[in-house]
Amino acid sequence: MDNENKNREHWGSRLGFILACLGSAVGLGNVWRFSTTAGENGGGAFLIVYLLIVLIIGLPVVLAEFTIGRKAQSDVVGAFEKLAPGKPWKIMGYMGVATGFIILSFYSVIAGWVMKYFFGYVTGAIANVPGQDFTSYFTSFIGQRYEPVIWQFIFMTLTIGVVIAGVKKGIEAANKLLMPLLGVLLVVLSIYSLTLGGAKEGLTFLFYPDWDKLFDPQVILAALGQAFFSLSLGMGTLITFGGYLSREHKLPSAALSVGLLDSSVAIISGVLIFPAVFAFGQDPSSGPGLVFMTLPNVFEQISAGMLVGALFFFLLFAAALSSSVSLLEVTVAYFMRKLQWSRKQTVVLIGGIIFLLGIPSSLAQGAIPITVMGRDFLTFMDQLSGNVLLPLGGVIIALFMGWAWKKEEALRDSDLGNTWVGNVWIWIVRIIAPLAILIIFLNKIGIIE
Ligand code: ILE
Repeated sequence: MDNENKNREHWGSRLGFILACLGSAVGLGNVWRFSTTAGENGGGAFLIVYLLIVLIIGLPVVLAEFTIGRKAQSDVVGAFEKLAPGKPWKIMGYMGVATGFIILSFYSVIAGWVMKYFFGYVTGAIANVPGQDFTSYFTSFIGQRYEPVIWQFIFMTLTIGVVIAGVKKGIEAANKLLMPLLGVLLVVLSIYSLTLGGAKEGLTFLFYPDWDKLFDPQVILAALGQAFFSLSLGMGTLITFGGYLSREHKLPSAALSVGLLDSSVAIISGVLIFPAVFAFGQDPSSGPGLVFMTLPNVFEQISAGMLVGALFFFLLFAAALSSSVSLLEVTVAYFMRKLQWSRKQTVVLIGGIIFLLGIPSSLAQGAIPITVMGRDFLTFMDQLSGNVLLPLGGVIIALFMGWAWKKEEALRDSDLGNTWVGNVWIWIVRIIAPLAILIIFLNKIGIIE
């Protein structure tokens, strides 16, 4: 073992690693993005396609990221430098670092809004919204110059705090607490939601299989995009986290657990949101606004609504925090090695820069019209990362695993061995995954319709 490896931080346990990856995967995206996309794309039919895609494309790429990370025992740039010295593959590493910066900058803005709502429910301030007009309440709040930035700052400070504490004492410990809590809250709130009288309509909306849509290319593309976003694929998070894993932990079952649990959280979130939305005659397809403008109407009308609202926004906050921690770690791991700085110094510097980069996203919501290519700054950053950087990252990772490694080594290092599953996996990462991802990518940037 070389010196670098000896001093390297590692997870305390296999469960800690799985919970940290799950914490990264389960985020703001699962709670509303899944439900909206499912609702717009045929409910049950979407669900079938989504689960098949997670199984056939998502999990193999998760396993590829874990394999690359554990083998290299380095950050996302270092991994490619180590495994393919002098080759251009490390561009993927730089892309991962850039993606971490970009996503976290606007993710922390939205997470700040979540915190504002959480405190609004805890203090009861939300009960006094004039005329219960949550649309005006939300738009006037995000349009302010200072308050949203202050919440964003608080959220970034918490993220920085967890990452400073390190891999085992910070990230692993936080997820060991947050993930079970999130699971319990999610189940309790969804059972409660099912008692509100909209269960039949809500569940039909979410699960009714519109069979015509099963082979609809639009549905398949939407499911592929959602799977990618939700599993935190293509940005090097799972490479970075795999880098803190020691040899004795088996990778395929870890990938399977993360994929299945992430999908379960998405489905249960749908069970929480839609029955409640239908029970109170709200619009289920109001998209991103669903959480901030529609659900408060629901909470307003139920008894103990303040408590349920507080629990819901706490759940969302916990999900966002565990994802933001993983995004920050991708960039911090790289700069720590590059600058040879301590973890604390690096986290404060990088976290601070990301906070500053997020300010235009916050201001662009009404305070100052900051636009890039006709989109407000937050939407631009979101689309740049989600539509361009993530899919591209996924293609490169799959191709690297499939073509830059000898087949025998790939099978050995992934713990699959020379089995039929191993051989199927190799062909998925070689051909099927890159091709499928390339199709969503081209579709999203509008080259193919
Ligand atoms: N996977 C998470 C989510 O679903 C984040 C995606 C990390 C950017 O929200």
